[in-house]
Amino acid sequence: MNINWFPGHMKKTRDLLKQNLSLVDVVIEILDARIPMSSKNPEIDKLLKDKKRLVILNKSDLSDDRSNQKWMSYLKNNNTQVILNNALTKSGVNAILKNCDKLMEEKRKRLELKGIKNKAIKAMIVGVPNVGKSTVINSIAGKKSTKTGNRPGVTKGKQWIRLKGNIELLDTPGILWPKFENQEVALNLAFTGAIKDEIMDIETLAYKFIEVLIAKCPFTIENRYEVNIDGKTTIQVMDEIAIKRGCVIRKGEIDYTRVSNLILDEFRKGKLGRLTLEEPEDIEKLMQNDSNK
Ligand SMILES: Nc1nc2c(ncn2[C@@H]2O[C@H](COP(=O)(O)OP(=O)(O)O)[C@@H](O)[C@H]2O)c(=O)[nH]1
Ligand SMILES: [Mg+2]
Repeated sequence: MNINWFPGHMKKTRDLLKQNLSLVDVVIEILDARIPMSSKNPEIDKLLKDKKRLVILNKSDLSDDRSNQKWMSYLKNNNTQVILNNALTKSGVNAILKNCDKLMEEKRKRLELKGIKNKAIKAMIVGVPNVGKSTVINSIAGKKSTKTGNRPGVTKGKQWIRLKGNIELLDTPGILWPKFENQEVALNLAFTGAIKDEIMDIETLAYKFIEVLIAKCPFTIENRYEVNIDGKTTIQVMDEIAIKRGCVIRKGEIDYTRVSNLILDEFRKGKLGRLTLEEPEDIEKLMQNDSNK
């Protein structure tokens, strides 16, 4: 598969976190709820260590409810809170603020013992491209939030946005890179639109996507396209979807480009229903694929 992978990205991730980690109390890690594992930077756990963390499973309006619950309990631990979010609405904003606050309880108490009150919590948002970082920032920052500007010393050159609940957010999110070099991860990122379709031809991408649907949730194809998949090959299923949707050039000739765009577009818009492409139990398999290389 023709996927560009630049090792330099990993260095950038490390540098970014090194530069900012000491400035913040909480890291807000945004994952795509449809692909929580593929949309995760492979080194972040190691880099963040015990840092307080809020994981936002974003785009949860597009992912499956039961899978959402599984991922929430899988990702939660002593230092990590996990919430579901749809950044297109403001419904998750309070949960984001409340959970940042909760993560800081201990530190607040410690400071209060020293007589320090109302010290702002500092947070930064990180995530892979297209996961919704800017949308989340806009949803919680709102119009009224003020940029706090540069401060001498610790925050040299950084802009902070003051939020409700006495939280300050670094105004530029940290862009992290996912693990492109793993074939399955790269495909998941391409299916969801996180990496440009040009990484491979759209027909192959749609073919691979239909393969995944047939393996994981065949009823999705049957419900949406009224195509019975029993005993059919992937290409036969693809052809039947094309015919149902009029993606034909002339009689007997399928317009593969059109049907491919149609299927992927419908998935990305949630028209195939709410779908999660990977579950916590898949992690081990994914690791094995890695070590097999
Ligand atoms: N359905 C849905 N779309 C979202 C959500 N959050 C962001 N998006 C969309 O995802 C795309 C990428 O968002 P953006 O904030 O630019 O991602 P960034 O690259 O991480 O800053 C945009 O088209 C957003 O409208 C969400 O929670 N649900
Ligand atoms: Mg952005």
